[in-house]
Amino acid sequence: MVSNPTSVSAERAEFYRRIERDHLTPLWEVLGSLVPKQPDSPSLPAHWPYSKVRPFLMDAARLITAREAERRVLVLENPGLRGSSSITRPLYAGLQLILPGEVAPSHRHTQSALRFVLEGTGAYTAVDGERTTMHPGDFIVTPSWTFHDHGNPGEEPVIWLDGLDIPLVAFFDAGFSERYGEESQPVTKAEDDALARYGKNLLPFEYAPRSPTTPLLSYPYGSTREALERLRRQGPVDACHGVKLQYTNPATGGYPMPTIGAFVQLLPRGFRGRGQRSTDGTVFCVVEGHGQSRVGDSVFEWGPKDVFVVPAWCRVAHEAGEESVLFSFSDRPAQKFFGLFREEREP
Ligand code: 1HN
Repeated sequence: MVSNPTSVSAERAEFYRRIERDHLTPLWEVLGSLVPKQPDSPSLPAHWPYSKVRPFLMDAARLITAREAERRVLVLENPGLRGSSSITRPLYAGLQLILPGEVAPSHRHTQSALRFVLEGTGAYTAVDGERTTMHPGDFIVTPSWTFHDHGNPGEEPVIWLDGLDIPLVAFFDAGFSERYGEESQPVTKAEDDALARYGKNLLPFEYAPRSPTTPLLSYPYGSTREALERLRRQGPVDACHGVKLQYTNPATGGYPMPTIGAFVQLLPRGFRGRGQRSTDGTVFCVVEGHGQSRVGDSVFEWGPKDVFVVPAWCRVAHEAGEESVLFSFSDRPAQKFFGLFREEREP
């Protein structure tokens, strides 16, 4: 007996309703979207010009103190992921402002964080008893489950980009957090203690890492910039990425955090990069210079302190009218750990 298509679909619909009560669902209705032929991210290319966001941060400072907010941050929410506090599906980003005299109270969480300093000097971040003074261009790490607080004893507002693995940790339902009890943790170490111990191509004698996160708290911009400048002169310059370096955990040679990788690249004056794509959706922050990036069908004309995001498996090509430096971060270490990472370069 051959049934007609209408009665087949009616019978199937009735069947789906019947099994739904028992928390069952037919795979064949969703198989295609469960295993797409290639990544099909709901996240979109997006650009946050600093000139647009900075005034909103200053408005926020009139409405709430850092203490009251706990962290005075405007979340950079991907327009394709509204309501999720995500900039890519696995990662979170925000811009944080701390005014002179303010303190952002001490807490810890299992989410790992990075800071990339955009504006101002004189604020510090404290991690495990050590304070690190922030300068523009510094890359700063807050390892999972370490108490951290920020303060600004200086004279200028200080603004930085935060990157955290919040959505990734939420996906695993593995998040914990707690307050320290006092606003600021006691200072038990000299400033730059970690830099002296781990940041000079040396390690403490017989050092064995006890955590998968870098023991360095800060990667100051001065030495990063110097390396980029030398390599620009010495070449070769990659056709897609310019002169691109990754921040490392000096104790392992690996990424600074198990979930987040961070990178910095110099695009020489007049650089016209080839297109490339990778499975790690990536957040870019302009450190120096002006240029433009084609991200999918969008073109972002960027300048210093702008942030833009390239979704997973979305083509990106950078151009720079003047010598430019881009900082970026992504979930690349996590993807590599799970054997998922792929990339593709245009010839
Ligand atoms: C956090 O602890 C910081 O320590 C910034 O500066 C942003 C977003 C969500 C949860 C914790 C910080 C955060 C955060």
